[in-house]
Amino acid sequence: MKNLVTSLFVLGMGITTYAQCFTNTKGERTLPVTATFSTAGEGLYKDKILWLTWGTSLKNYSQNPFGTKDIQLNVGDTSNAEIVLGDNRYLCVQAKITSISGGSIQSDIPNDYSILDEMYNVKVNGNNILTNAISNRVKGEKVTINFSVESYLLDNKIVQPIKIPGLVLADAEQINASEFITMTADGEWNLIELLNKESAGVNYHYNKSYNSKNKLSTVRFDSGSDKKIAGVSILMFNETAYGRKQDNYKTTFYSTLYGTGLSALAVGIIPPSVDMGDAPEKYGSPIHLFDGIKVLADSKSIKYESKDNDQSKFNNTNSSLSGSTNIGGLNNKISGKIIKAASNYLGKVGPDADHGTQFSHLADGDDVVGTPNDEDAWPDKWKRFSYKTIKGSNYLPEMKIDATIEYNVTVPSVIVGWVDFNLNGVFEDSERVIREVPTGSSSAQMVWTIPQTRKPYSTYVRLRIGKKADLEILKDPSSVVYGGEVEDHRINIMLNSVSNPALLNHGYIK
Ligand SMILES: [Ca+2]
Ligand SMILES: [Ca+2]
Ligand SMILES: [Ca+2]
Ligand SMILES: [Ca+2]
Repeated sequence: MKNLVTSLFVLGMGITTYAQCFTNTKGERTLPVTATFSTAGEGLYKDKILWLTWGTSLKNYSQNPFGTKDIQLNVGDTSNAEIVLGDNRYLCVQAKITSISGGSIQSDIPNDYSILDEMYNVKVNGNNILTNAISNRVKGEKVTINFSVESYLLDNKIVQPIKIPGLVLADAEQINASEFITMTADGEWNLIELLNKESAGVNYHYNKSYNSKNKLSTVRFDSGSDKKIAGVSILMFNETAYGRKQDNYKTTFYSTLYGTGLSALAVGIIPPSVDMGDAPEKYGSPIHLFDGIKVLADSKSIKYESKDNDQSKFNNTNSSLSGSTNIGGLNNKISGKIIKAASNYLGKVGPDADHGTQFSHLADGDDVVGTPNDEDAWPDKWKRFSYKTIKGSNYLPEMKIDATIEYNVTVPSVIVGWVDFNLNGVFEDSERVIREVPTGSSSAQMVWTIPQTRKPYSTYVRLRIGKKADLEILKDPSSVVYGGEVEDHRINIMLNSVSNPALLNHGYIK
C-alpha cells in the first residue's frame, strides 16, 4: 500500500492513485478503515485522540467496524483512518506494526480488567466495541512492538504528505506490582489524564526517561496495585521525528508491555487538524490545516536518563529502575493537559479540529461542533437584511455592506471574503473582497457594494484568513492551505411581511 503511494508520488503528479484512502482505482477497499474517535465515556479528549484499532480484516469489516478482539497481530498489520473532507478530498492516516519481539500479541477490547473503556468507548447495545487494546498473548511474556505512522491528504487523487502531530499511550489493563507498559519516541511525553475508580488512593507509578544518546523519550506506567486506575500520556513529535516527505513524513515509535498475567496498552494518534466551512456542498469544501493543539506540561520530572545504546535499556523495561512517581492518588488532579493552539484565525475564537464535512443549509454545521462556537467573525449587524427597507441596513443594489471583521494573527495575513450575491451557488471573483491584515491589529473593514445582479433571497458569505504569502491559494474559495481559518455564514434576507387585512383585523371582528 504505502510503497504504491510513494512510487506514484515519486513518478509524478497527476497520476491516478486511489478513489479514496485505502482503495484501489475502482474505489474498492484494499484495507479496512477502523481507527476512530471514541463516541462516549468520561475521557477529556474524545474529539482529539484517534484510537488505533486492531484485528479487523476486509472479510469481517462490516461486522467489526472498530476492530476485532482476540486476533493475533502480526508484522505488517495496519490500523487505518479516513476522514472525509468533501470535494473528493480525504485525510488518510495509517499506522503499521513493523516488528514484534519477545512474544506474541493480540487485539483486545478494554473491559472488565480496565477502566480505559469508561474513559473512551464506542458502545453498541451497552457493550464497548472499541478494540484499541494490544495485549500479550501468553501470560508472563514481555513483548516489544515497533510501529510506524504516516498521514497524507488525498486531494483529488493526488497525495499530499502531512505530518502527524502527536502520539498517545493509554493503559488498557490494570497493572500489578511488577507489570508495566512503555512507549518510546522522538518528542516529549506528558501525562494528560488519570482516572481512579477506587475509593482511596492506590499504587500506580509513572516514569519519564530520556536517552541522551539517541535522543528518544520513554514513558512508562508501572508498579500498580491491580486496581481500577488508568493513565493517558501524550507525546508531541519533535521535527527530527519525521521521515522524508516522499515517505509521507513517516515516524516510528515502539512500545514494550509486560504482564505477569496479561497487560495491555492502547495507542492513539493526534491527527492533523483540519478546519472546514459549513455552507452547502455546492460552494466547495475549503481546507485549512492548522496546529490544533498544544500540551501543557505535567510537571513530572524526567527521572531516568540513559546513555545506553541497548534498546532494551533505553526503552526503560528494566523493572528495577528507580525514580517512578506514585500518581495513584491524583485522579485527574494533574497539570498536563491539551489546549487549543490556533494562532491565526477569524473572530475571537480559533478553529477546533473538524472530523468530517459539515455542509449545512443554515451554514451552522461547524458552529455547533465544539464549544464555544468557532465561527464567530461575521457581525450580527450584517446577518439580517430587509430586501428593501430595514432600520439601518438593506439589500438594494449600490448599497454597501461595510463589515468590521475581527481577527487574530501572528504573521502578516490576508482575509478573503465572498458574498454569493447572484445566488448561483458559486463564490465568484466578482463577489470577492480582499483585505490585508497586519499583526498588532485586531479588526479590519471589508466593504462590498451590492451588485445589480443581487437576488433578494437569503444567501451565504465565506471568509478565509491565511498568511499573506498564500494569497493566491486563498483567492480560490475551496482550496487547501496551511494555517488560518474558514468561516461560512448565512445572510438572511427578510421579505416584507405580507399582511392579510382580514387576519390583522381578526381580533376586532365581532
Ligand atoms: Ca470553520
Ligand atoms: Ca473563528
Ligand atoms: Ca458557520
Ligand atoms: Ca455567486
